[in-house]
Amino acid sequence: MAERKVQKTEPPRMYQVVMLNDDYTPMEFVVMVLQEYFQRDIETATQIMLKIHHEGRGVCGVYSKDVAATKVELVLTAAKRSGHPLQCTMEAA
Ligand code: TYC
Repeated sequence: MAERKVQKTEPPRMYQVVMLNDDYTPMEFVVMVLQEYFQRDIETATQIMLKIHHEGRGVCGVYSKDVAATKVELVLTAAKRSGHPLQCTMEAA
């Protein structure tokens, strides 16, 4: 009997964009970033910001590799431009 190979396409790996707490970036700036770059409404953005503030880090969203990398760059650029030390990174989800 002929064997048929089932062609499998793995779903793309997903990456979470993680934001880190620091003592200097204003809470309002973090909330603004979460609204602007992660499409969070103000209530959700505030919750995520407070979670980072209290726990040291928090997930902003989960995306494909390219999208996650772009969002990290956008956040770091916005933080630098505003003179804030806000740090952001991505990791495999
Ligand atoms: N800890 C900061 C403050 O008290 C607020 C803050 C929250 C900073 C989240 C960074 O990712 C962050 N002003």
